[in-house]
Amino acid sequence: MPVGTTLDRYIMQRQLAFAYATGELSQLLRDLALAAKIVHREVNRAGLIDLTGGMGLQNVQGESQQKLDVVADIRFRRALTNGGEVCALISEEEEDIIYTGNNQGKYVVAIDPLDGSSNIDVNVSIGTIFSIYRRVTPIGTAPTVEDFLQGGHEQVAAGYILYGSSTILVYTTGHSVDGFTYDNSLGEFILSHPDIKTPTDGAIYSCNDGNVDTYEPAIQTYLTMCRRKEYTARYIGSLVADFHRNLLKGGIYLYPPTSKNPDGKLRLLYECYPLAFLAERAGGKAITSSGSVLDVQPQYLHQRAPLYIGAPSMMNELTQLLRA
Ligand code: P6P
Repeated sequence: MPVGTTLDRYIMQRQLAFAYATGELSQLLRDLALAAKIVHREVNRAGLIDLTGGMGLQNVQGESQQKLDVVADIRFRRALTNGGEVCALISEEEEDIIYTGNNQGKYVVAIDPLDGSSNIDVNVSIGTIFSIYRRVTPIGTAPTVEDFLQGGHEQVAAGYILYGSSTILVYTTGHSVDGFTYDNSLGEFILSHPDIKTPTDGAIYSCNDGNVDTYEPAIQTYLTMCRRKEYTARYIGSLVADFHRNLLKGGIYLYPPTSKNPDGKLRLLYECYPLAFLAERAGGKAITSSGSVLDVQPQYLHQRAPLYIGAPSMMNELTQLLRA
């Protein structure tokens, strides 16, 4: 499809390409795009309308909630509830399942409404990450936790929105990975990065160097090798921004277990799974210390996991060290 196509037209064309598609997933994707446009607006004027800073509250993770965290959570919840395709969602910002009240909805969504929000006050890129499943409980009944614990391979779509120098929405429905840049003047997401394929190799590595002494030996060995090869260290501290750069330029992002987060810091259902789905559809790889991220069996909603994700040749080198 030609660059310049709008997201709406792209979604419709892709729906027509699949006979079984009945339009609900298309509408769900549009609902997410609508919320993204609103969050884009709030992010870009946060400093002007006192939306920076903290709420003085903590989220379910025990992290201080930023005002924009709460705004983004509300906006995505509202868009998905009003859109009519979703029966329930889980959010980084909420402990429990959020029921939309629409038990006819075919889909459930796991979302990190605003990841990297500690960067908001210093004007660094932040992002939204989402993962979509077809519910497994009967339509018409109340959704349950079972709908969310299907495992990474059961995702029907996944994506992120990066609020950076421009705002870009990147998603996959299991086929290509496509990027749409937001055109403020039109109020439309425009296809700018069709069929993204991550470079086979890369020379960028992203991790929090301050934690290196707590990493397991294999990871320390890998990072020493990166330094010896004079790779470039790039770590923004905003997962979506680090992931997007590595996806386009070739690189690896590592968040290993640390003393503070012995199971890893990142959340399986709305950070690791969706980015792993995207990475693999773009030709990359995503593993934990013991195998593919998508193979990890989910046990509970806000489960954490280590994450190593990026270019296949860099991931193969890391895997060999982890398996040694
Ligand atoms: P650290 C932000 O809180 C986040 O979840 C990711 O966006 C980011 O990559 C990571 O944590 C940063 O964590 O421990 O390096 O500050």
